[in-house]
Amino acid sequence: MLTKLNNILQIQFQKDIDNCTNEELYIALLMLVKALSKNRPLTQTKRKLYYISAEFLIGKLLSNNLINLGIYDEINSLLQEHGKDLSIIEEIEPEPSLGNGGLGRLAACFLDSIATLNLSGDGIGLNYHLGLFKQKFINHLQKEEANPWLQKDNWLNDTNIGFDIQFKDFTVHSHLYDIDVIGYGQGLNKLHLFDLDTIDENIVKEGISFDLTDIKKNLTLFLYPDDSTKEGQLLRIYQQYFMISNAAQLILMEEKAKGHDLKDLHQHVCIQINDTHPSMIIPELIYRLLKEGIHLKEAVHIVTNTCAYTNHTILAEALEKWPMDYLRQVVPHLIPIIEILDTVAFTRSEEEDVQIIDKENRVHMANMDIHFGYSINGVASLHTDILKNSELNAFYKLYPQKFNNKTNGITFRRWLLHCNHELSQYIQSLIGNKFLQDATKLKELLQYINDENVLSTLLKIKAHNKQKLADYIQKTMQISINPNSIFDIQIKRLHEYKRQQMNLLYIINLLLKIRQGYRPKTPITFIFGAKAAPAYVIAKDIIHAILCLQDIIAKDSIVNKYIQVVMIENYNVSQAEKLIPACDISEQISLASKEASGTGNMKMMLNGAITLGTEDGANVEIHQLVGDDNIYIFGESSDNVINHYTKQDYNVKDYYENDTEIENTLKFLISKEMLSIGNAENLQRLYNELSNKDWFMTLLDLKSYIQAKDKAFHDYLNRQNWAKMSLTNIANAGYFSSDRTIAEYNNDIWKLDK
Ligand code: GL4
Repeated sequence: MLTKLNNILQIQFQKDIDNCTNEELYIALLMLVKALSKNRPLTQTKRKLYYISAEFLIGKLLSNNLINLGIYDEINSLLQEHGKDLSIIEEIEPEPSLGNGGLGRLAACFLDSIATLNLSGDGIGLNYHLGLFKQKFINHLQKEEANPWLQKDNWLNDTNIGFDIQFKDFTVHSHLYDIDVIGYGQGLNKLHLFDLDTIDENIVKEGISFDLTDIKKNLTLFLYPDDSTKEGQLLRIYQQYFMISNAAQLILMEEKAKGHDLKDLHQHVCIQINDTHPSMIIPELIYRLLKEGIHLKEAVHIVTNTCAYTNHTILAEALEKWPMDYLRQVVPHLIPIIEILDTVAFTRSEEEDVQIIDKENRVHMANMDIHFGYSINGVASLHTDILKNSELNAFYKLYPQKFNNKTNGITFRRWLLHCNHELSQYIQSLIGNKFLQDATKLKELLQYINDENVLSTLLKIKAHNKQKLADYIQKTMQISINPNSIFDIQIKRLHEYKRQQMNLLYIINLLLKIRQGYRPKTPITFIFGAKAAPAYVIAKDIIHAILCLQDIIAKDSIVNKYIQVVMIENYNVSQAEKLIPACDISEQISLASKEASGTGNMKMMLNGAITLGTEDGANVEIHQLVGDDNIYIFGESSDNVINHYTKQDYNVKDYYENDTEIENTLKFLISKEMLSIGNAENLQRLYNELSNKDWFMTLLDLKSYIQAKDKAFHDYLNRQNWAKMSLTNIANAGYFSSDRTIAEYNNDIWKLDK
């Protein structure tokens, strides 16, 4: 390997490993990985999967690729021998900005597992130049900045492939870039990212604003551009059509190249529609099959048996409904097809809930997916049950056989091997390395549940990871945190249903108690990481309140001995990799029924954190796996929550009017102290929202949250028992390997090797 590396360094920089810079070494390693992956044959299976997604939150790739190629240790020691440090070189890589949250990270974990299981399956998405915005905190407020992440040397390979994409008023020619997806031990697939040569980053002015109508210049600039205006919505339709028309053309091109008859498309190809963003692939494929001379009825049959849809949320805001008028302005050729599909759907059921075009002339993308796809799955068992029994019940009655559950998973290569070397090495020293192929083997750790040596080593590893995180926060944010405090961590997109505001109210409540003389036995560091969507006003108000509270506590010389709040700026995958191994308590406190699955919960459990959560999403399955004693569960059940929504009988005032403690906690948001640091407008708006409406029922669970959290902090003092809980969580995390999830997708939906 040394010779190979030195060769690259010679050719590129006329240097050898001893006198090159870290930047040069990074580029050489990138080229080495690219060269090695070229030697792997592309994975082949009888059928091929295309996973189409608006987001792929892939994270940095260097270490992961080294791990998956099986040369991480070799490279690591080779660099050490020459006085270099791989962990420093890793930092040079910019993080690709191609995703937003859980949905995008799931797509990335899936690509890793699909390749690792040696299944032929490519990702298809867009090459956003600026991707998701970069978050800055200025005056305790989130500010958005452009996030240019594409450097000259990167993981993209230019394919020189492109397609004509026809919009109503003009045609563009796309440009395809591929990233190699290298499986662990075996497997090689592609992530196809489509782009346009005419994109102009210079049209972006102050923050992230730009001319929404200049499609040729803006089409692949941003992921999820603001869609609060008509122009914004049109831009999203342009982006989505660009993505799926490219996908359709690529798929048909590959099929023809293999000599396959397009009439057999469904025998050879399977398309997973990741959420509703790629839904137009259905009418587009029908359109293209018609052009190939296939009859309408047959085209509909072929497409229906090719496409499968994953639902990732029951939140109405994320279930896209595009006005027919808008679609007509962008992709008029799809209109007659959508109208035909709507008519066919109507012949199957006249019930309003299952129509494709509604009375307001909007196209329900999910409804089209369910009628004209062969599978619909939810992402955790509770979520799938809610789809079947309430949210999509009308569809479930119509097509019970289409519904199935696929509980999400995470790749252990990134979320254990890469992010927590020390723990994964230690696990291997205890139970060998079979768990690397079969994650359920982690259960073998349970034989050490009473082994004091093992328990204290686990605590030691956690302490090291906490120290490392503290060093990182010191270095990057100039904030010093106490590595001996409890690390209570909530990291996820900011959303009212995820209830960061409930965590905030807990901290305020605790602050007030400390001021009244209460003394926590162990200091606690409350860590947040979250971006708010730029147009989501209340979410930004919550960030504002957290940042103000962070300041108030830091400046209070009595309180700051016991508690501290840190909100991490620009939370992303690379930071998650540092936060997750350091977590003691994993906050998963969404309003029951609203978090479809969650995957951060799985990552933290795998790294030995204890979950503090509601019976929501995958928390339910974590609870089943670890049992009552190794998790902190609180709050109303999803059934009760759904009932409150149906009956509309939740009245937030009932929860504070006769409870001065809660009332004072809430009022602190608009206290003189907060207002002296923060903005009245933001704080008052948040206070009004929580005290009058509280749509996501923060106060419903606040009391039981306080109790459960207090208990967790108390239990933390018994270090031995805490270590047992931690071990139990690690040992039972095997179920959440995305290898298991992908094997299930393949067995039940894709059947790639049959
Ligand atoms: C999400 C869900 O909110 C999240 O619970 C789930 O884990 C994820 C992947 O299935 O999908 N849905 C949307 S929309 N964004 C998500 O992160």
